[in-house]
Amino acid sequence: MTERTLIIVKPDGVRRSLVGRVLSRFEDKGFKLVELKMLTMDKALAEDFYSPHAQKPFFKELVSFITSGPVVAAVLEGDGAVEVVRRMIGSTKSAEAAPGTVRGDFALGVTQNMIHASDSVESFQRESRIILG
Ligand code: D4T
Repeated sequence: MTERTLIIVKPDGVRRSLVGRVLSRFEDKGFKLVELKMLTMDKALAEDFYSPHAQKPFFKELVSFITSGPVVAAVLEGDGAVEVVRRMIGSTKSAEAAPGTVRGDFALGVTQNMIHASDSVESFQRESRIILG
């Protein structure tokens, strides 16, 4: 089923000039890029975006990191986009992420793990409202 999902190349990916290579992977796979936006999240936006994690011990660190520089948000469209893109980004802990995934190939950190992708259609709708308006 054709779906949409939101990815965000996090500040570490933008700082390391990896945006093009990351987006290429999804284009190569066959996803259509339907929206693209560079932005710097402020604290309020980041806290809203990550509100499902508000009670987690890493919340402050997460907000501080995601606001530390510009990010690139993209909406990708294609068959099974949510699940396929989640598989392509790899495990949250980059050191354990499989080779061939974005985190497996480009990152080592947990907080600094290069990329976010929506984990459900409902998350995509909530997140894209916050990030893209
Ligand atoms: P996102 O939401 O960025 O695609 O990440 P995941 O879906 O893969 O991972 P998550 O929801 O468990 O965590 C959200 C976000 O918090 C960071 N994080 C996570 C962190 O800084 N410390 C931690 O211990 C964990 C578990 C990384 C991703």
